[in-house]
Amino acid sequence: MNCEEALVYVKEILPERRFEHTLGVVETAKALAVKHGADVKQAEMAAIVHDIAKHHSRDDMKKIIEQEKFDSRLLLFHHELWHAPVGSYLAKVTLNIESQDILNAIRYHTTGRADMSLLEKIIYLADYIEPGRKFAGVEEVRALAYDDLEKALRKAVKQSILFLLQKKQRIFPDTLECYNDVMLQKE
Ligand code: DGI
Ligand code: FE
Ligand code: FE
Ligand code: FE
Repeated sequence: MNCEEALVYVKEILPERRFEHTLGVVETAKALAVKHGADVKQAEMAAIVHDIAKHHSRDDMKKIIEQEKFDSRLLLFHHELWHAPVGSYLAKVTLNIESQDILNAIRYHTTGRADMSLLEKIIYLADYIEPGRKFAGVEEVRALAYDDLEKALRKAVKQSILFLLQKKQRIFPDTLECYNDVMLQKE
């Protein structure tokens, strides 16, 4: 499936607000890809599809996580985390996306992970800073993202963890491994 077809598909299945968010992620991911020398078409495709599973039922998502043998610890954490791996599965089986890098960018867009590829970093950040995002601290990451991707990523991951701590949410291992990894790469 090409990007145009994928966009028509997600427009059909996502509520309008989520589709608007997706368009914001697409524009941001493309701009970041141009700026940082990533494949723009891959960034566009990953962004279009990244939240494809966002409105799936918890039961459906749970079944797919079990059936596809995704990290079973996901089921012990907030269901908000489930749409990312489930989305990568749907991208593969319903949209026939074959690029492992695109599938990983979708799979890890919510938590991040250690050793992210350039595309994974771009999708994680684009999701965080797209124009529809309005939370405190977003402007700083937005300004950094085009100059220094690694610095922007460090700030985004750190702010995400602080947000989770404030909400007394548990922090998924991939999120912590992502944090440890990006902090290691600090100058
Ligand atoms: O799908 P979006 O809303 O566009 O954004 P997203 O896929 O980045 O999901 C963000 C949500 O995921 C946000 O409510 C925080 C939550 N989240 C991210 N990492 C963790 C987490 N929640 C828990 N409990 N633990 C995490 O490690
Ligand atoms: Fe998401
Ligand atoms: Fe995110
Ligand atoms: Fe998103």
